Amino acid sequence: MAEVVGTIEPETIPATETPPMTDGFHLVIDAFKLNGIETIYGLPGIPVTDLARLAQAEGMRVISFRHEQNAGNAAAAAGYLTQKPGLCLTVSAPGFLNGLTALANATTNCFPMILVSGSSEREIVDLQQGDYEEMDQLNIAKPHAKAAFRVLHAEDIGIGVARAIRAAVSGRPGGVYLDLPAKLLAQTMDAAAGRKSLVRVVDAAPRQLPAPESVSRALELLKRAKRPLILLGKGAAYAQADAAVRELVEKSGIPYLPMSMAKGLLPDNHPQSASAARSFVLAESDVVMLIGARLNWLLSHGKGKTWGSPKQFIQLDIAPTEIDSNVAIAAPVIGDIGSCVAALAEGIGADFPKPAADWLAAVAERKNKNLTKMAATLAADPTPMNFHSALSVLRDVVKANPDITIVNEGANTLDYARSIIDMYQPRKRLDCGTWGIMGIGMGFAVGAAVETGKQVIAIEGDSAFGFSGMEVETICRYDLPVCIVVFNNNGVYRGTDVNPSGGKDVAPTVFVKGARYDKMMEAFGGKGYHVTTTKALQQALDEAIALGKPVLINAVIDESAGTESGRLTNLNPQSAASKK
Ligand code: ADP
Ligand code: TPW
Repeated sequence: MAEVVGTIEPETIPATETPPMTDGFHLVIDAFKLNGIETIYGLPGIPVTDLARLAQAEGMRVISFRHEQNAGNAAAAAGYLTQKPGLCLTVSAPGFLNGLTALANATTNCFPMILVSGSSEREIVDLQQGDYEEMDQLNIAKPHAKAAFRVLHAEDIGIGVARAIRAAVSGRPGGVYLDLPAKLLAQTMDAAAGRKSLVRVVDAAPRQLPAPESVSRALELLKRAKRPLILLGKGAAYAQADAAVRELVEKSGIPYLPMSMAKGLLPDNHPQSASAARSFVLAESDVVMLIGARLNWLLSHGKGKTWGSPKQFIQLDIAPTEIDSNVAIAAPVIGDIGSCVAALAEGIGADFPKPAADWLAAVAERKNKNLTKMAATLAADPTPMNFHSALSVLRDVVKANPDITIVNEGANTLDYARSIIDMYQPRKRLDCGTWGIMGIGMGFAVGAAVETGKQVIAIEGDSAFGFSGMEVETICRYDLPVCIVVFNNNGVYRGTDVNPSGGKDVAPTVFVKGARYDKMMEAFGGKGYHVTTTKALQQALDEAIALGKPVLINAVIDESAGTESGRLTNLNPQSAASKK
């Protein structure tokens, strides 16, 4: 049989008597490389072990995880940060299912990623004859992905990969499933024909210009607004139209609120930021311009008490079907964020009315009042530490090191960190996102560290950390600049619940008291710290940043400090029912 070779560099093909051949393994790798995708996040095993090996041999970076969900989350973070689909590679059925949560989460959050899974043979799967790791993966993936494809013939690999890339990043980004049966990977074909079959995707996420009449309608509405407000979402952060967004906000003079992952798109200390007056501006504004943010549960669906007085909405989004999903949108502007904000900014000339002075004064007054109150809370330094005192240390660290990426999950740990830690640069905050999912921590941290090459700090509730904690080994193995701070309050939300039956088992929300998560990091050669004071926390963080290596800080937090579900108490069925 002829030697099997790659397809990208023809000059490296040795002269042989039979025509050089290639195979599915090479074609898959070459197809991704041809499109600038150079990193695989995954977990090897039948039938993809050799795919991972060959990818590494061919110069791709292969980051191997301990659980597929974390590999998938790393790929999703990579997609969000780079606008190129992050690639996750898993084995069949169970590996695929482990990765599926990350794929669904990416789709929900509009992050581009591709989950590539090996699969069993179609003939056996479809007749349900009981193959090794048998599962109809394509159909299971479909409802959880933006698109799902299967490739059966080696000559279609180029097209399959091209379709997956385009589906992931064009329009509203999302997760794509690509099913590669074991037999496909081993298929051989003529190397020259294989090379020709590959596709370099041109303009994968084309600009989409808004209709001029949509822009005029939105500008008219803004002009008439008495109390305008801008809401920046993670779609705006994803779009990497940072300068254009800033220009629109500053030209308009309108107060703005960043959603969690849009923090830092404009620095949180920007004079127009109304974050410290969030409830006030949501309730009091009359015209709200959403830029890459959805009116989902995170914004109380655009109605109810949170929103107070009647609103008119302008919504900038790439997905036309998002419009009117929760409440009527008076002025939709459909297109990519960069084009939409540029078109609006162009329409705001010197004669465009500035927001009324009394509105700006009211926002400023509320902001100052709340900031003064918060400063007093943050100044307290109780023993043991509470969320506020520990987070005030992290706040100063981020202020001094604004290019650190913060990964954040938990309940109280998430809610307080979001409001206490100011962000100064775009796309430096990754968190539980649209689902409020626990378990993104270590995957996002690895993805961010690999993609940015810079320091990451993962601020983790002790429960949240547990979902992906085994990846500390991965972080050590690749020697990544990741510092994990576990906010250890002995349980889910807090550690003080008791078993109501008086039985021997602890309450369902309580963990082993005084656990030493720092020792998990030490087990794999990283550095562990156990801290009980803000001073020690500060020192440990300074050392971690100077070191730029794997560190875990076990930060002991008052076990009675948290509230049930953080700030989501109202979503608990019991408390919601008791309010009715
Ligand atoms: P947040 O959680 O920050 O409020 P969401 O995830 O709810 O943000 O909303 C993001 C929105 O941004 C989605 O409706 C998505 O369609 C949109 N979006 C994503 N990327 C772009 C882009 N490049 N241009 C325009 N809209 C985008
Ligand atoms: C996949 C439910 C929401 S928040 C949370 C859980 C289990 C943990 C809160 O405790 P933690 O934080 O992390 O110690 P803190 O600061 O309040 O002490 N499973 C998934 N996702 C979610 N959201 C849950 C369960 C949940």
